[in-house]
Amino acid sequence: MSNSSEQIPKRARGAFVQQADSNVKVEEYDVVQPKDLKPGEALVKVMYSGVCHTDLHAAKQDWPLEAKDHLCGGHEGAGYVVAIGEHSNTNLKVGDAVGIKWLADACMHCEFCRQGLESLCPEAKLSGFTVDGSFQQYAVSFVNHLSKIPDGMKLDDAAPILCAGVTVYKALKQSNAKAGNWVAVPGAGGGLGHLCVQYANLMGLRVIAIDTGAEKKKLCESLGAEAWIDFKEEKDIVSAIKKATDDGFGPHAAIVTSASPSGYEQALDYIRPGGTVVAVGLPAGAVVKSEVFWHVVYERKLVGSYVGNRQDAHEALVLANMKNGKVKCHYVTRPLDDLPAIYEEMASGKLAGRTVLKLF
Ligand code: 8ID
Ligand code: ZN
Repeated sequence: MSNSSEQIPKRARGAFVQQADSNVKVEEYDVVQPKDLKPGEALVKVMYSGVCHTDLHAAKQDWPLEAKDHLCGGHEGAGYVVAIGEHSNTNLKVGDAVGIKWLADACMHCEFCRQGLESLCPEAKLSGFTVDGSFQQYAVSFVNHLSKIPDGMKLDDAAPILCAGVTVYKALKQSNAKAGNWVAVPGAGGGLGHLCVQYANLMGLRVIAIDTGAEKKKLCESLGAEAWIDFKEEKDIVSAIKKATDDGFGPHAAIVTSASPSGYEQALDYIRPGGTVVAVGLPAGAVVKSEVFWHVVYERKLVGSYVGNRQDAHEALVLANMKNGKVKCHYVTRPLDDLPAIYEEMASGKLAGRTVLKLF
C-alpha cells in the first residue's frame, strides 16, 4: 500500500530547533520517500499547523522531559495522507484528510492503552517532541493515531482542535461540571483557553474568563464568557471570582490553561466546596499548594488532564464542525517563516486565540 497519488518531492521545508541554542530555523530537509515508510507509518502532506505554547516549551527545553535534538515541532497538523507504509493495518487511504496530534503513537497493548489512556503509555511517541511534528511540509506519522478530519471541515479550522481543542474538551469532561455550573478559565484568551470558553458554553456551563488586556477581554466576551477578570488589574482575584458566581461560593470547576504559575496560585482558594481544579497548563517548575485542612474539609479535587485519547479527538473535531456550532477557533494564519517571531509574541502574551501556520 505504499502508493501515492502525487509526486513526493525529495526536499521540503520545515522549522527545526537545535537543543544547543534553542533557536528555531526554517530549513530544507530530506523527505522520507513512500518506499522507506515502515509498517504503521504514513506520510502526511501538512497543509496547516497550529502553534501551541507546548512547542515553545519544547524549544526552550524548560520541562523535565528530554526532547529530540534537531527537533521539528508542531502537533496540531492538518493535511492529507500521501503514502502509507506497506503492511500497515489501517482503514486510512491515500488522499484522506487527517490530523497529527501530540500523541503520535502508543503501543496499544499496555494496560493504559487497553483502557483508552494512550497518553499514559510508557512507549508513547510525542509529535513535535520525541518525534518530528507538523512544522514541516511532509511529516511521517502513525496510522493508529492520525485523526480523520470530518468531511467538509476546513483543514485550517481543524488544526487547532487537534491539541488545544481536544485538550480542553477532555479537561471539561474531567471536571464533572454539569449544565448550569460555573467554570473559571485562567488563560481564557489564549489558544487553549478561548476554545475552552466555547466547549464549556456548548456543555451548558457558565464561564468566568480570566486573562489580561482589551483584545482578550473582547474575544472572551464575544465567545460567550459571562464574566471577565483581568489578572493584571484585579487586586483580589479570589474575591472577584467568587463574587462573579450567583451565590458567592465560587465556580464548580476551574480549567487552568495559563502558561504561567500565577494562573494556578489561587485556583484552590476560589474553587467552590466540592469543586474540581483541572490542571492543564504546564508552566515550567510550577507547584500547586493546598492546605490539607481546607482541602479535606471542603472536599476539593485537583486533577491533572493530559491531551485526550483518539475518541476525545474525534468528538472534539465533530463538535467543532457542527453546523451553526458554538465552537470555532479564532486564529490568524501566518507563513512558516514567521515561527521565530510567533514564539516571541507568544512568550510575551501578545497572541489572542491561536496562530496557524500555512505550510503551502
Ligand atoms: O495536555 C495538556 N495538559 C496540554 C495540552 C496543550 C497545551 C497543556 N498545554 C499547556 C501548554 O504547554 C501551556 O503551558 O497549556 C498551556 C497553555 O497553552 P496555550 O493555550 O497554547 O498558550 P497561550 O496561547 O500562550 O495562552 C496562555 C494564556 O495564559 C494567559 C496568557 O495571557 C495567555 O493568554 N495567562 C498567563 I501566561 N498567566 C495567567 C494568569 N495568571 C494567564 N491567564 C490568567 N491568569
Ligand atoms: Zn499543544
